[in-house]
Amino acid sequence: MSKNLIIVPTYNEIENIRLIVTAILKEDPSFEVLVVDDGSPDGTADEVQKLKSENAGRVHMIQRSGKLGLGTAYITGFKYGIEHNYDYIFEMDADFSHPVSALKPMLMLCSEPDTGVVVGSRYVKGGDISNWSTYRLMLSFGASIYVRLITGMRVKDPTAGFVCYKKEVLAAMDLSMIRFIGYAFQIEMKYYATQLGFKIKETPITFIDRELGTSKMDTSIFKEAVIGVLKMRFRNYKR
Ligand SMILES: Nc1nc2c(ncn2[C@@H]2O[C@H](COP(=O)(O)OP(=O)(O)OP(=O)(O)O)[C@@H](O)[C@H]2O)c(=O)[nH]1
Ligand SMILES: [Mg+2]
Repeated sequence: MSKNLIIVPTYNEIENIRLIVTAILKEDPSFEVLVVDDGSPDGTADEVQKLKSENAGRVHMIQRSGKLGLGTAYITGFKYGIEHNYDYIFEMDADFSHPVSALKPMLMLCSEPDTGVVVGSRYVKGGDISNWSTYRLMLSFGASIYVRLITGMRVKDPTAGFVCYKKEVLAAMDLSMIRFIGYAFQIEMKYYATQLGFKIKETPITFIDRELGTSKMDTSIFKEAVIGVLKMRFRNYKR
């Protein structure tokens, strides 16, 4: 049985954290969770502490001092995953936008020898988004087309935050090369993986807009992404 780690970054997810951790642990006995909490004022970390003692050895937590951004939270989590020798390392949001039921299909696909990364994808056949406004749909779909045009990546959902990495992929990366701290981090990780020659596959998911808790999304994210993706295209990740 492989060692599998699901990294869940959190900032004020008190309404979701117990439900999501419990759902992940129930999905498969091989699944362990690492919460990377950025000092959430709502007490998310206290709840994770309880979950740790209730589920010995299967729940882990890294606490950071303040809201330091999604990208750096994941990098902290990836380093933990590599150091503790997990075979497969996932990224997943705390707010149930990413269906827990896709974890096992993603793991299966990722275990194929030619595969390095598997994306839980909204934009492949069978994928969908529920509850989004037309505006947000167009923004997200437009972003995916922009990224594919600029980078030449074939991935249909390059901004997706639901991802499974084979350990070898993360271990091959110099994580200090990653420039983005916000959501464009997701694009950069996929680009870096393809630059290193790893194959990315996609599993269809239905993305569900958050029902509990509040969004951390703002427009600075888009500024970072639009210019940043262009710059990224001209950086050399292979040195
Ligand atoms: N540790 C950490 N987690 C974060 C940070 N920003 C967001 N998150 C978490 O990252 C995940 C994705 O953030 P969301 O607020 O759901 O972003 P989103 O999905 O684009 O926005 P919504 O549509 O409102 O859900 C959630 O689990 C958040 O709690 C951060 O700065 N640090
Ligand atoms: Mg969300």
